[in-house]
Amino acid sequence: MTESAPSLLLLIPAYNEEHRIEPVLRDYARYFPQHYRGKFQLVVVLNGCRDHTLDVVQRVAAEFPCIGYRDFPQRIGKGGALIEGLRLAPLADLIGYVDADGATPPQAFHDLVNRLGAADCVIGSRWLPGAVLHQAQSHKRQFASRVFHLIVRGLFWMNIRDTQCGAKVMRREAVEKIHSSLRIADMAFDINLLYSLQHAGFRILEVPTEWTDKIGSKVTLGRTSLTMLLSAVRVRLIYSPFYRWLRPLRPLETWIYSKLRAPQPLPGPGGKCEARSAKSEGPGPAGGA
Ligand SMILES: Nc1nc2c(ncn2[C@@H]2O[C@H](COP(=O)(O)OP(=O)(O)O)[C@@H](O)[C@H]2O)c(=O)[nH]1
Ligand SMILES: [Mg+2]
Repeated sequence: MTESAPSLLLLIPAYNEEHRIEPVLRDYARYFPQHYRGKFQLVVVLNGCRDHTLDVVQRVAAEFPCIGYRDFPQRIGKGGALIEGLRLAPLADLIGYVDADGATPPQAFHDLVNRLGAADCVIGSRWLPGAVLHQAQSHKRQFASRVFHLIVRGLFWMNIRDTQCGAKVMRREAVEKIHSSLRIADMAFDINLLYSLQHAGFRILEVPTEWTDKIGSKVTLGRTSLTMLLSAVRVRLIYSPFYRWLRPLRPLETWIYSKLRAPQPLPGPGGKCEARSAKSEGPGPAGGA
């Protein structure tokens, strides 16, 4: 197939996904080389999985040359994993991510890519008219997610209905420009990403998407929600003119995050970071990354 579309790098953050990830990897690795005209690479970013996710990923990666992986031993969370994954941005023109549970089918992610047009980032939305929800979240989860959404709306005024949908795609230039502003390791990472993009003047387009809420979510309503709330407030403060005055409160922030057992991102590229890397052969994207 001739390569006449931008190259595409898809990241999949994965934590204890041995039961959910295999069909997802196979579906994406079959669909994109057949239906996408540019180069396609998929990198799974794992960290400290306590099950056999790594074995599953290695087995499937051995079958499909477009699949690679990076594995970090530290507890860096979904956000921390994506911050590390986004360091691979120079490998492609477009960089996106989806969840490991198959909530977003390959066709739906392909649709986001097709909608990029003049935008710098396209995000899937479960709450815009036209969205197709095969299995909605539980009522409790929907309620928590709507409350969180209202708080985020009040804090950031971003005019985005669904900041938390796990399917997003961005242009390399945008990722590279804002990468150093990414510091949220927990599930509020998406807010950090979107607000940084908007603040830097990049255009975000929200489009209705297809979504299936899968059982086996890692989100717990108590601790995860509190951590997300704290992180959302933190992102807001980071972008406020008062942030430098709040420096004396840092130890308190560290204490609260540790009480919540919240994940932390790795220090920057110069910091200590140990990663077991992808394939030993084949054009797998993360090989030697
Ligand atoms: N690398 C990494 N991925 C994570 C972590 N926590 C969640 N994820 C991934 O983030 C994605 C969304 O998680 P999920 O439990 O499906 O959340 P939900 O769909 O919002 O209920 C999945 O791909 C998870 O494997 C983590 O600590 N590290
Ligand atoms: Mg999920």
